[in-house]
Amino acid sequence: MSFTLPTLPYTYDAFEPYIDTQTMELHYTKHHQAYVNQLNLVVEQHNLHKYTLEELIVSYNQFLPEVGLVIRNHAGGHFNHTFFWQQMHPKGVRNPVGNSAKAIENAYKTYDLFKVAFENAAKSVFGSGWAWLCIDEKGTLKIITTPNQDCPLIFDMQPIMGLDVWEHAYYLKYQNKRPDYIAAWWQVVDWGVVEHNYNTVINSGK
Ligand code: MN3
Repeated sequence: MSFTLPTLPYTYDAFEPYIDTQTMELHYTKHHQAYVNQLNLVVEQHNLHKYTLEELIVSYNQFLPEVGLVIRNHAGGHFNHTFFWQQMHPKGVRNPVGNSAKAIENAYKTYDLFKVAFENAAKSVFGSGWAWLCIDEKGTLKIITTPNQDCPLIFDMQPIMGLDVWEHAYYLKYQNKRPDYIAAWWQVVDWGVVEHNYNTVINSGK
């Protein structure tokens, strides 16, 4: 198969003032598109059309190292960004709900304590990477970080929420103030989608 950018269910200015219009447009049309293009190129060059995106991600180390690295970076980049866009919404639910809210209370006691833990993880990423809320193989919530475009799936983690902390995600508006961008994330994330992601993972038994 060849891969394409997902359609966004909102406009580039939907998250002003938390994420600025220009960053949204560049992030989607340039950065995400570049991952898609590079992924399609390696799929074409090595005849990998039979694989799904998830299959490429979890089996990247089955390929020759130089091919596997391209898959790891660009299949990961495509997955991560597709995931990122779909968990954001301008009219989203701004507090945890349902089963994921209960799981957060069990693991972190309160939403505020969870936010502190997640923000600290996101701030701790050295250089480019991501902070994630994941479900591990035991069904337990875990906050993890991944470098570059590494996808949680390669670490046997199922993501239910994730924040891109590459400078390209925030630098035009926030410059060096990554913590301010991270704090603004709570005005962007749609916990209705996170709840859907949580239930999907738990019900899939992964
Ligand atoms: Mn990005």
